[in-house]
Amino acid sequence: MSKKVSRRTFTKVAGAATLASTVKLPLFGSATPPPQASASRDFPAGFIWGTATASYQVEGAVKEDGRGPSIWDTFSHTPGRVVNNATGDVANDHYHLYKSDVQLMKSLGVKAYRFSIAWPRVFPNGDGPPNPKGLDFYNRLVDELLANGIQPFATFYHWDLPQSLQDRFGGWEGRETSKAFADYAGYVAARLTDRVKHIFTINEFGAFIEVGYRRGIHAPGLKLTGLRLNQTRHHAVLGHGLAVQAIRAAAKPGTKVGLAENITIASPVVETPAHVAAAERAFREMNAQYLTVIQEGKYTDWYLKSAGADAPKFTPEDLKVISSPLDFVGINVYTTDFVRADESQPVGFSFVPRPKSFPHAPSFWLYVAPEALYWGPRHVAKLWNAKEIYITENGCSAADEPAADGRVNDTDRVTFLRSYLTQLHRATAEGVPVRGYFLWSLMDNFEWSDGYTNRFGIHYVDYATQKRTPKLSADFYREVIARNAVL
Ligand code: GBH
Repeated sequence: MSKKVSRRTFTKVAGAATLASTVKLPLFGSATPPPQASASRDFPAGFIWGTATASYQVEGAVKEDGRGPSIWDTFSHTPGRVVNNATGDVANDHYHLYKSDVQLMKSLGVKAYRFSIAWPRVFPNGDGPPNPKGLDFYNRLVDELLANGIQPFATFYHWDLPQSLQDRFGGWEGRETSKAFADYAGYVAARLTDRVKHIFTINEFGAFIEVGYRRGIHAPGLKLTGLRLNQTRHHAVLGHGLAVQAIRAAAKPGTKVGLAENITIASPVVETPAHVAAAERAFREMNAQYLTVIQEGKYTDWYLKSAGADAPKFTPEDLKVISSPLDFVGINVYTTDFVRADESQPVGFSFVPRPKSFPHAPSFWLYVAPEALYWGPRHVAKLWNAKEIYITENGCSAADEPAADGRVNDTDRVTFLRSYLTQLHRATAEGVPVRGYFLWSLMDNFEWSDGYTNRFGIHYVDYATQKRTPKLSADFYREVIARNAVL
């Protein structure tokens, strides 16, 4: 269906929807508007639809304009760490192709773009002298976005830690890194917030620490345990809090600051009041080291008790810094665990084991569970009274292959998105204050230790030519945005 035809159809059905909301029509029958016309599928007015990417996953140009090495350069160049020994050396060459990539966004009709800033472009050694040429790239990108009517939302840390900080301080193992992060954040905020009004400090504490410093699967490839691990976790949230303060001190008035965390989500196995209450308790504990301490200004009793002598060392002042008030909470939502009420357990819940047959995307960890996009924001709103929530990532990998006619018919991704957005709609309809949604990702890109094997984009990327092709899911998303409704 061409865009033109569908817009016309839209006007027609939109009229019918107005009618449907005032006159009670029979559920079925000739007078019934088609289901997609139902006003009950609408998102709140002004909802911000966007797409997201991250620096190391798309930029390439790793040695250009004075960029220093990051832990991901080192890691991806270590044989055996990434599938097919792929690296981000070139990736999507977004560093050079950003103007045409902004046009891709424009043709989707997105209102906002979430990108990340590569710390080692701005401070090649992490601290010390800045490299203004590195920041210039983001100045050009921001100007290009604004010229095309797209709001820039900037993430200051999406895992590409300057290698020098890893070498000198053990990266996030060292408190020096938290301090360096704040200095870098203040420096960038002072220079971008005349145009960038939304900042995310850190992307996914729960991923880069757990996968990079505990399990050794991501950079820097460490397997810390005990006190060293808990202290590293503490330094990550401390770095966030120090950065919030530095950004507030340096930013132009009207700048909003938050984070983007891949909260571990607990969904009630069945929606009874007892299981819902258990899911809320579970959610607090499962995020104890990250979002919970950031929101509550203290570690949960259960976390400290379980850690025992390995509990992180901190001062009351640390906790104050970590819980510096935020303007919004960003959450990356992909999947959920299921829990049930269980009074025999210390916190009153237990996990319901996932059967082997539970469906998942090609990324083995991505269990398809749309209710994550209801319970995630609902827990954040209910437990911590968050006033503004953004879904900073949601999307899925798929085994995309262009058909003979060149189209990429990713009906699986469309179904995934439709199901998840239906659950998000349920949340907004109940008044959960979700202000926007960023689809991961604008285009296929470097999927960390999976290299280029798992594609998450709504644009297909041919890495040999750098050609981008909209997938069926891009057409779907364009309609969602145009109608501000899930269809
Ligand atoms: C997000 O992480 C990231 O922010 C983004 O950069 C990424 O491209 C996107 O999702 C899709 O993956 O190999 O067993 O250690 C989502 C949360 C945390 C899920 C790390 C994968 C690694 C699993 N991710 N996890 S494992």
